[in-house]
Amino acid sequence: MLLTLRVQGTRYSLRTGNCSRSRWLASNAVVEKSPPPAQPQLEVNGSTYATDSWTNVTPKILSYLGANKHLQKDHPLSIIRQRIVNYFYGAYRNQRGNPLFSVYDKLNPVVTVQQNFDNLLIPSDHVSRQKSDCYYINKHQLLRAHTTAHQVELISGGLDNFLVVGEVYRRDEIDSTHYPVFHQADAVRVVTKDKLFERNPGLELFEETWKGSLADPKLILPSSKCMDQTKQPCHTLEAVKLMEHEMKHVLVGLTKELFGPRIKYRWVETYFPFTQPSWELEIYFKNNWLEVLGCGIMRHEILQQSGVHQSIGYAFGVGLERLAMVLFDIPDIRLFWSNDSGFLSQFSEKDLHNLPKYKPISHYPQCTNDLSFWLPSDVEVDAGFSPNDFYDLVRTVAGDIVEQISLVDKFKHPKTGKSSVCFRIVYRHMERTLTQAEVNDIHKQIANASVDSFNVQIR
Ligand code: FA5
Ligand code: MG
Repeated sequence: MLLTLRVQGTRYSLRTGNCSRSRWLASNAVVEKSPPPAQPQLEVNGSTYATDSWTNVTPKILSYLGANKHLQKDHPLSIIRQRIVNYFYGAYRNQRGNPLFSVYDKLNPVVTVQQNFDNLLIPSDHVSRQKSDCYYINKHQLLRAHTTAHQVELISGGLDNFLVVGEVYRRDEIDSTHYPVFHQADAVRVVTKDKLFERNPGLELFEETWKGSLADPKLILPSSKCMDQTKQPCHTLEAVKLMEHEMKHVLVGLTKELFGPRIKYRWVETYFPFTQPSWELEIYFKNNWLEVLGCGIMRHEILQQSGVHQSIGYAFGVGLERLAMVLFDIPDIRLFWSNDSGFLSQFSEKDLHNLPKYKPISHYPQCTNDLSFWLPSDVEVDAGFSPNDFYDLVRTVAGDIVEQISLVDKFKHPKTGKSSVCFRIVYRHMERTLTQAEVNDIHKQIANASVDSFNVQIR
């Protein structure tokens, strides 16, 4: 892969609001200042893209493209993918006994803003579109932030039962459960009235009042932010309830198949712009409730846009790392990127139902260093400076030896009005002991890169 990108710090984006858990709920605007100077082109996966003021992918992030951990033989993520796929092959079969679901696990992670957001009815001012949350190639293209981005193209192509598996990219904090690249499996199942009401042929999918307008293929339902957990206005309650029942039955089945029949779980109502009603499934693990998937009844506008007018569908998206960490007892999300044979040799696809627990390779000591700097005088914390920009810079300079970064202090000088921040960086190598000299050298490189990229002054 040829990378000719000059990494331009995204000082120009104004971050408003925190979106770690409720990223689908909040709705915040992005404010752009004057554009940076003209940028060169960028080659990704054999295609050339123009860059612009939205470009914020880093060479480090682009190096993950094509890694395909979910397809690497004996890799824990590949084992999880196979178990999910096998479960769906078994759960739905046609009259001849063949699997109903088809699987797409090699789709290009470079998608358009339309695919990732617009097609899924995500409002134009939604927080999940922000430059501080996604990796943009340019204003129109980005690395997919969820595998749901492929829904409309696949349904438009005539598919009604399918799974999409692949890696997704999100700018986020760094800790043992968060990494900027992780994997998802998404599924869609679309059924006709005859199929859904096989045993109750008198029932209807759509409310009487909507039938006239729904019959006109050119008439798309107006998009609205629907928080009503009962149903979408066009659907009948019986259609939604039956679909909900089938979806929850299948997803609980998947959970029990993965974690055993005694797993404790619960459904939590939630909001996604592309489903209504919507839920999250949580499992009880190590004394905590852990969210493993999001799901719901597909918004009818999405089916209409894809040329499907007389059916109803459900969709869900699940994180593979979350499942694998629980199943194999893997303590740190960075381990999925380890090429150490001590890690990889522990797992095998041969017996998918006799999964070993992860055995720590070794425990190397941590090394903690703080870095404090003054922001430029026209920039404030949370207004013109996004900690995610700093996290990306650290990842680019130091790579995976950074275990954790946290913002430990913010301070505004009463006289000069200048803002100062302090980040604590925890270094630890997964496979050996780091020397203090080595850590100091990398820490210095991070400080220098911060001065260059953000125009800050080290304290
Ligand atoms: C979504 O990404 C929706 N596209 C899911 C969906 C699809 C809902 C279709 C309805 C219909 P969310 O951001 O919550 O939702 O992520 C889905 C799953 O990905 C989570 O339940 C979790 O298992 C996993 N996940 C999310 N963020 C992370 C992260 N930072 N690290 C690891 N796994 C994550
Ligand atoms: Mg979620």
